[in-house]
Amino acid sequence: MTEKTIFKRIIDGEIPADIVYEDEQCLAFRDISPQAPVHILVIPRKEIPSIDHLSDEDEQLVGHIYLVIKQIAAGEGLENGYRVIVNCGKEGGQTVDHLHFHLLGGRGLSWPPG
Ligand code: DGP
Repeated sequence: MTEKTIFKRIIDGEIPADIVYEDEQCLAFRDISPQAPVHILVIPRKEIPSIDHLSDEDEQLVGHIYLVIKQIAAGEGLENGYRVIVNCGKEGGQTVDHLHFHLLGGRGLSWPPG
């Protein structure tokens, strides 16, 4: 049995998080190390390690997460724009092996990313 990720522990209520949204499919909470005035992570309750592990059956789930992100962004007052980032794998900068969508906003964001 592999060890639970930190995000699975948040889903299971074992460690606290500043949760801003939840439903039967996903959970959203503020990043512990915010890179912008608004930095929220949206994660599926289902344990999917990364984009690379998505399967056809997850199609609806990923679409649902984007609609949730849109709703959260509106609630956070990000009418001037925002960015959604999903890091995948070592070179993609992924550090937690549970699929997560970064929602960043509240300041001008430069491009390209590092
Ligand atoms: P990534 O590098 O894409 O895997 O992003 C992981 C993010 O997770 C990173 O921005 C910091 C955040 N994070 C790590 N541990 C915790 C935690 O215990 N609580 C919260 N709220 N965020 C965390």
